[in-house]
Amino acid sequence: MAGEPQADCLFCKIVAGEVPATVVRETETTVAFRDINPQAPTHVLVIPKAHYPDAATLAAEAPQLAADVLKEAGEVAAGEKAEAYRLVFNTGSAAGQTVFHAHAHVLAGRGLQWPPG
Ligand code: DGP
Repeated sequence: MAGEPQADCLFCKIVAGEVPATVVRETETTVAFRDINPQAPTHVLVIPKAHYPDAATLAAEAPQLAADVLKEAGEVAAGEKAEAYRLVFNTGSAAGQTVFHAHAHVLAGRGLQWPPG
């Protein structure tokens, strides 16, 4: 069923507290935690607690929850005192998605080039 926890999903395990993470913010519907392999001084992942495989599916099936994730990304950036930041939703393995539980990368704290690699 849409949104149900998946036994083989790493981020569902973080939501459940079965895998440790450095949590920076938590709401009723979302968790934000530091990326294990940071690509910038601030690199935080914001996830919905419910399981959706990617951002587009999340937005299509649970639009309010997608909005919660975006709002929390802004709150993370504000909490990190980021004057500018980048949100990334890698979608599909060819685009670099490795964890198939929707997540926003919040990147800040260094110059960010455009276009990205
Ligand atoms: P993506 O490649 O867009 O699917 O991003 C997945 C991110 O998840 C990647 O930047 C590394 C991060 N990551 C993978 N395993 C763990 C983990 O066990 N803990 C934390 N905090 N981050 C993880």
